[in-house]
This record gives sequence, C-alpha cells and structure tokens, in this order.
Amino acid sequence: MAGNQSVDPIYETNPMYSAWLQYRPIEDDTRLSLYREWCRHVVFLGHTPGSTIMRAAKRELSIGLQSMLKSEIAFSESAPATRHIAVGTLTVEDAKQEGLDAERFASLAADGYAIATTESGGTSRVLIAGRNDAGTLYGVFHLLRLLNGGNFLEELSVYEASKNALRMLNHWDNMDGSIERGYAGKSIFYRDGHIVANLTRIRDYARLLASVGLNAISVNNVNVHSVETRLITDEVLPDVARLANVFREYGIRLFLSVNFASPIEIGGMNTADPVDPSVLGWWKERVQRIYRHIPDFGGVVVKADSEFRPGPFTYGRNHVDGANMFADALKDFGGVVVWRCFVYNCLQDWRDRSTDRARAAYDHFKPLDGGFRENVILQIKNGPMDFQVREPVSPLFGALTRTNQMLELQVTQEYTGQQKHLCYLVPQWKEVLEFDTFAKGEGSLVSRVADGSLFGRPIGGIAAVSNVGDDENWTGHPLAQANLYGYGRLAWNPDLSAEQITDEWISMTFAAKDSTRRVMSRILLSSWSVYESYTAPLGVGWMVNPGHHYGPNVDGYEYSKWGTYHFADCRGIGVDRTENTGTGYTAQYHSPHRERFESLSTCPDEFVLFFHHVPYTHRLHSGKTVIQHIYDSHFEGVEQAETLRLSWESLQGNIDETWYQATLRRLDVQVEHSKEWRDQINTYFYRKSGIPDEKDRTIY
Ligand code: GCW
Repeated sequence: MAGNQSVDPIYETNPMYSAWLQYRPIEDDTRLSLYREWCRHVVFLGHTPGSTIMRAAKRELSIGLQSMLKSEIAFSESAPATRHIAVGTLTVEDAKQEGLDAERFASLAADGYAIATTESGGTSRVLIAGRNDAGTLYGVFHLLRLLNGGNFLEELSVYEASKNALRMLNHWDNMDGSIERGYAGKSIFYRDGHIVANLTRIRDYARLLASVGLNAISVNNVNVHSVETRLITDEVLPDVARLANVFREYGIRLFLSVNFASPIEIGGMNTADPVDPSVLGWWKERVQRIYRHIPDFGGVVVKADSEFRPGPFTYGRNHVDGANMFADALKDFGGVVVWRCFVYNCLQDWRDRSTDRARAAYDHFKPLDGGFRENVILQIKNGPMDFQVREPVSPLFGALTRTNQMLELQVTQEYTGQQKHLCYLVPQWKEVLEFDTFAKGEGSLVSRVADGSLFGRPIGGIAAVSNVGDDENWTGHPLAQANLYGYGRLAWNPDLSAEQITDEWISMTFAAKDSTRRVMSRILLSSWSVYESYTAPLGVGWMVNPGHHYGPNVDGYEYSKWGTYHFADCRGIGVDRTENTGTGYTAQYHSPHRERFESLSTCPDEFVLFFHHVPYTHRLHSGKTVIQHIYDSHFEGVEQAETLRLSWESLQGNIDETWYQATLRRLDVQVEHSKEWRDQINTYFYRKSGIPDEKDRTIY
C-alpha cells in the first residue's frame, strides 16, 4: 500500500492491492497548495497520544497526507503559529476547551468523532477529535476522504457516529487455507493448519476495514470443523492472539466461531448439554483462558442446530438455553454471543409441500423472544432463505421486540455470480435496510431494528460474510472491492445513499475524469439488476448447480432435501406461501405486507414466484405474462451484460490499465456465461410450458 514499506513485493507491483486507499496526489494546483497550507503540520492532543490506535492514526495520516500532498508532514506536540491539523481523543470537557460544540460531541456514541475548523492560539486549524481512540482513527480516515474528494477545509463541522454498535465481518475461513464460499483465492489468515507467520497482509486488511468503520471480525468458519475447534485451546490461543493484536491496532475486536460440542470434542466430557452445570463450568474456564490471551476478545459466533452442526436440540434444549450458556460464560468479560438464526430442516422431503424453509427462522426464534440475555445478539440473514439474488426481507425483523439482533448480509457472492460476474450489492442492501417492517407502525425500518433503536435494545448492528482472499486484488473480481467498501460504509451509516457510496468508492479508487466516473457508477449500480435478469426469475431462486452454487441448473435443487423448490410443471411455477392456500408464510409479516404479499393483485412482480404458484399465462403488473417475462428478461439480461462490457471498454485509457484489463477479463466470462443462463432457463420453460416466445427468438 502507498507508503507501506513492509508490503510483500508481489503485491507492491499491483495497484489493485491498495484498493480504495490509493491516496493519489492531488492534481488541482489551487487545492494542493491550500491543503499543504493546512496539513503540513499535525499536532497530537488529548490524553492518549501514545496508544496503539493513536499510533495507527498517525501512521494513516502520514501515509495519506504525504502521498496526496507529495510533501513531508511534520508531527509535533505543540501547535505551530500557522494553519494545521490537530488530532486527539478528547473528553467532553476538553472538547469544549478546544472549541467544539460540547453538547453535540457528548451526544456521539463511544466511537464517534468530530471534525471541525476552529480557532486556536490566533490561528485556524482542523481539529479531528474522537470520543475514543477508534473514533479518532475514523475521523482521520474521514479527513483523508474529504481531501480525496477535493472538499474545502475552511468551515468543517462534522459530527459523526455510527448507530450500529457492532459492524462486523464474518470469515468462513478454514485452517487448511480454504474458504467456504470464497472466490478470491485462499485464506489470508491460515495456511496448512496454522495461522500465517507474516501478518503484514492482515494489517493491510485491518487498515481497509477500519477505513470504512468496521470494528469486529470473526476469523473462522461458522462451520467449525475439528482443527478449528482447537482455536480455543492453550496450544493455539497464543497464535490467535497475534491476529487479535493486529486488529486491535485498528480498533477491531476479534471474535471466534465456536463448536457447540467443544466440551466433548476437546474437553473430554461426555455431554455438551447447555443446562448441565459442568458444561457451563467448562465454558467459563475456557472463556477465562481466552481472555488471558486476548483481553478485549469480542465474543463468539455460533451456528448451532443448523446444517448438521451440533446444538442444544441434541439435549432436548432450545436456543435460549444454548445462547444463554455462552452469554453467562462471557458476561463478566464484556463478551457477546452472536447466535445465528439460520436454523431450518435441511433434511426435508421434496414431496411434502407443507413444510416451508422460509418459515423456519421465525418459527424457531419468535417464540423465544425475551428469553435471551442482554449480551446475546441474534444474527438474522437478510432473507428467509439464503442470500439469493432476490428475496423478500426476513419477517423475523420486526417480530422480535425484546431481543438484540443484527442483520447478516453476504458480501461474498455465493449466489450472485461468485465474483466472476459483476454484481454490486449495495442497492440490494439498501432495499433491505430501508424495508419498513411496520412493527411499530410506519417508519419501523430494518436499519432501526438492527441498530437496536426501534425497540430500545442495548446492542445491535450488522454483520456480513467477507469476500476477501489472498488474491492480489483481495476480491478476485476487481470491482467486487466496491462491495466490501459499500458494506463497510453502510454498516457505519445505513442512511448513506447507494449513489454516494458508489461515487466515493470510485473517486477513492480511480484517478478518473467525471465522465469516466459516471460511466463506472452506472455500470456498478445497474449490475445487480442485470444479474437478476438472466438468472432465476421473479424471486423464485435456487436454479443453480447443487454444491458449489455456480451456474444454471433449473432442477438442481428441485428434488433435494434442502427445502428449495420452484414446483414448475407444464402449467405453472412458484411456491404458494399464502395463508389462504399455501404454507402460511405471508402471515409472518406485519400488515400491510401480510396482505400485500398474500394477494396476487398487490404482490410485487419481483416476488411473485416467491409467494405464489401461478400459471405461465398469469399477467404481471408489468403487463407481461410470466412466461413472456422469463423470455424477455433472459434475452435482455444477456444484452445488458454485453452493454456492461461495452461501457467498460469505453473506459480504456481513462483508468489504470491493470484494473481495466482484469475487469475486462471477468466481463468477458460474464457475457459468455450469461448466455448459458439465458439458454438453459428459456429452453427449460419453453419445453415445460410449450408456449412460444412472442418475439420468436431462438430457444432450443
Ligand atoms: O448458504 C449456506 C452456505 C453454506 C453456509 C451456510 C451458513 C457456512 O451454502 O456454505 O455455511 O449458508 O450460512 O451457515
């Protein structure tokens, strides 16, 4: 990365490694000289100048400023008589002394910050003040963003904090170096059963995450296999602590996914029953050891009773018993339990149409509302099924009113093109965050459920499965970096618009003219809908190859045990999830969604096959029949994919060639592969329905 001498040489040559922390020199001469005037001197204030995070803040300022201003930066302890930058973690009292709006400053959450242009000692300065050290670091990154964006510094008055206490990434990395659902190489954490020796890359990752405000990371797969079960043993904990130390420098707390059956697998016990006092005793002792190695350990992530993972059901207990056991073990240390709600029957009989996987999370967890300890957070996937291209929002949001909860998104593109296809997911996440649950009347947005404010919960937040591996550019598809950036920015502030996030990412990442940026922004913002057009239609989902989940296979999951069906026959398609004639899933929503999804006349087109089984001749609100929509969207989807590539080609010469070529190669694959999707889907439905395409295009 810019200015970082310790980077492994293979990455130094690849500009994509620096991701959005490019810190390119300011080109506009007027701005450059103004910025130099402001930024050449940096003064550290506050009571924690030598702390680990403050050292990172200083490092970041020096990397960013020297690179953008092409000049040396002087760091000192006393203020010069000229314009300068002042940085520090301040108490409210100090903030007042330093000329900040004390009331606003005091109202910011723990890791909030202010950036304000103030007068001091007869000169102006830009003051970056954090409520704590992490806040100061976020403020530093914010200032660097402002400079990159060409903003003036004369009248700054920024007071920012995140409403989400937890802003987390979950890694599904295994210690053999593989990553479950990873599409960007191998794990950056593990190799051959061990934690890597050289942590340089991990520090660079921590920088990227902190720069967008992320503050928590779980570093191993929620499917905790036998080697990883040992991460909490004395043998391996010193190594885990090395990882935690690196993340701590950037204000990020480390979490581990743990195996519910650990007391048996590594503890030599014959039970993992959560209400057995000896089991709780075992976990308490284990947790103590973890904290001896990692004093700020964040807590545990648990996938229990899901997809063959052990859990409380084995002992006739429920998820409250399971989660509360961990909560009790962690409580005295300030740790939390992230308990996943991805619990469903994965051994279903496809012949049985009454069981509905979409209902599962709600059916399992709604009755337990109010039973969980204060340091338990339920982690709920955005949709009721599993990170499909299009799903309605999980009705569990809005159903739990006395339980901490967080939203789980998937940055890694398992079902959205596996980082071979471009699928920029920020617009999808915005829809989720802005979905109104109506739990407390209008305005009960998912973002407010997740951050805890709607129901006055003490903690909440957002988590997402990371899309990063050891590829030189981190994410395989270069533009998939935008998903990571966008996720972090939304976790910090769910109210940012997709357009703003996209513009920011582009301008941080590329030296590009406005016209180039506009093209790139269009490419990104349209890509989700393009991907949706040529894959599974109208919200039905799952038409992928079983196992790896890449590429079309309409009946791939149709006769399986996973609860993932579309029920296509010669007459129609879709899953009847209505209360009236179907599985009753629609009743899990508050009004008016309950009625809106229930009735064909109000159900949005994009969800029609998610909620209803309809004849191919059913007419959508768009005016098209279902079958014609399938044909049209698939033909158009391929054309749109071609347009994405053409638009990208128009950028050659206007952006760095490395990015250009690497992205072009992926777009070529996407265009070819979209044709495979188009032809398989269209042919399948033509053969099933016997209804020809009105426009008589080629179907096989
Ligand atoms: O979608 C499924 C994935 C699994 C994953 C699981 C989960 C980690 O295919 O690979 O397991 O979700 O979220 O637990």
